Amino acid sequence: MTAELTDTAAPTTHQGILDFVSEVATMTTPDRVYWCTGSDEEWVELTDALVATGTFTRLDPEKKPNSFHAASDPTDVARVEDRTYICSVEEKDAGPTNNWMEPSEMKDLMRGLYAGCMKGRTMYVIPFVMGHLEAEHPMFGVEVTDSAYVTASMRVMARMGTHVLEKMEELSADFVPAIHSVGMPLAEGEADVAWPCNDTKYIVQFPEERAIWSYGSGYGGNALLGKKCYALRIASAIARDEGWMAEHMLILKLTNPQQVTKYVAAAFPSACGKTNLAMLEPTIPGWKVEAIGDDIAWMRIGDDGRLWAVNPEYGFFGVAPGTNEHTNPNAMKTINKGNSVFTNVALTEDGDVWWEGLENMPARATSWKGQPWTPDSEELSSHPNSRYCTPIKQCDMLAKEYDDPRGVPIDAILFGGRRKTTIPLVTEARDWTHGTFMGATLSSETTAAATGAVGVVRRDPMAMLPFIGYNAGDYFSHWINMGKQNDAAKMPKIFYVNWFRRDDEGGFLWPGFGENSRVLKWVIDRLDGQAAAVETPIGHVPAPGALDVEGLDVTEDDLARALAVDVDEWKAEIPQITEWFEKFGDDLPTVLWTELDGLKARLGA
Ligand code: SAT
Ligand code: MN
Repeated sequence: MTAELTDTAAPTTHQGILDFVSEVATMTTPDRVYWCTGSDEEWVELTDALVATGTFTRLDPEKKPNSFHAASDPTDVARVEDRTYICSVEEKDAGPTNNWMEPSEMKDLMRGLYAGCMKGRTMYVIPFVMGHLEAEHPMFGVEVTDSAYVTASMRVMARMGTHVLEKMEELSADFVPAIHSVGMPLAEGEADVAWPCNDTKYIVQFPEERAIWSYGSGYGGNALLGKKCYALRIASAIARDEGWMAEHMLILKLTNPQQVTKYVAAAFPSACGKTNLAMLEPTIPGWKVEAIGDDIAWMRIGDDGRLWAVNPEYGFFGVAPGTNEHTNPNAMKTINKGNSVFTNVALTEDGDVWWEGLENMPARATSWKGQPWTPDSEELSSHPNSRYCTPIKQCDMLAKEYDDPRGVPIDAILFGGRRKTTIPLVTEARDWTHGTFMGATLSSETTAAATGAVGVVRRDPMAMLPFIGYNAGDYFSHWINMGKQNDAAKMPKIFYVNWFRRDDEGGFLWPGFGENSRVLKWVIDRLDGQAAAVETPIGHVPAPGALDVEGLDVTEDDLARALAVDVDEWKAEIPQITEWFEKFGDDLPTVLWTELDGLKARLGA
């Protein structure tokens, strides 16, 4: 770190924050403690320092103003689910889907790793709020980190800085203490590397204490602790206790040609197109989509009995490869305005970034691994989980409701995954409980967003498998209860979509992207009974002719196969779903077994 960011006196009298910061500093022994203000000057100092240490390369300001390229250590590129723990007091409260260790055992182990781990570095103190500062109950956090990269990225992804700290002091607010270290202390005079990290990694949530301890990784999902660790894992546990929902969902606003507005939330696993759907450009005339969020939705029952959603984040942390003017023109416009950080994409000779799927393939570039790259290279230019990190406010099609602390009332919830077979383009659940069954059995082929094999079908309930901060059986019960305790007529209708079904040659049956607006139209028209559906063993699918395909280049045959409910394929799912449910023992709500029995009966299985 350069000399500009030096020890700053604690700018708060909030005793809880002072105690937390001094406790972590005593344990980790940083050379300096720096309290972040969130100012523009601070951004300049931070990014200049990151350029000086070689972590950042400044992009050509004519192409991407105030934007930077970063390349991680090649071993530190994604969330590490096998190193992620829910350390509840009782093991059963972490459930069968999470790693668990007894909290004091984990703390002892991690205190050993944290001891002196910030030596030679600056410890940044980042006061932040997830959601609105003006929310009825603002959700505060304080992340301390020894990574300037994390500090700069947190500024993009969360509301943070002096105004947040002042509000915390004014309210004597509770906050989620979040510790992050890259785990690479520097000896006296030792030169830093561009991407410090440690082979030993722990991403730990303490759900009862509402605390987060992260060690060894600088990657977004492991290190920007406001995002998955707080806004999903810790928040899901708070939400269960308080009767609301923290979900891995995009939020979008849809307006039809008659200017009727609806709000949709949709849960897909990481790297399955949430960002693309959130920013969709409809191909059907007169329809309009505006974005509200692309990854996380916090949903509470409002005074009117409806389910209201806010996006707690302040930026987009999107998958770069595959993003282009066709798949997501609005993301391209947003990142081209600058003020963004690109991690693990290729760097072009003219000071821009490039990735697989982007237009204008360069003749030469430097790959994410720092190697010379040409279109003939065998290796990819960019890691499949490379990311852009960009301010949400730069998105031209952001709905004005984004700024409303109450959020928006959700009309429809979509679940979706990446499945080559079995799952139709769109299915409507019969009711909330059936929709919960759809979510609880959601399956998807794995992607590069987490380390491990890619393309393997796994159950990913509500797209929350890596993010449920407690026992997933209890999480299903919470979903069921949200339906039971509230007015069913006012709750969103639930649908299941699959853009990824393939033909026998492996080609996609449905064109996806902007054409998905046709599916959204059917969904919206179903809400007031305007679109026709046929009942099948798995739910309602569009009746022949009910999906608007005017002007769409898709054969009747492909469309029929995209929508088909194949009884034999579904019969093959039954043993997998049974095995999945058995994992939860008595914690699985019995109504989900009843749903499965109903499905079996309807399939004749
Ligand atoms: O890497 S993140 O966890 O931030 C994004 C994702 O996997 O959904
Ligand atoms: Mn995500």
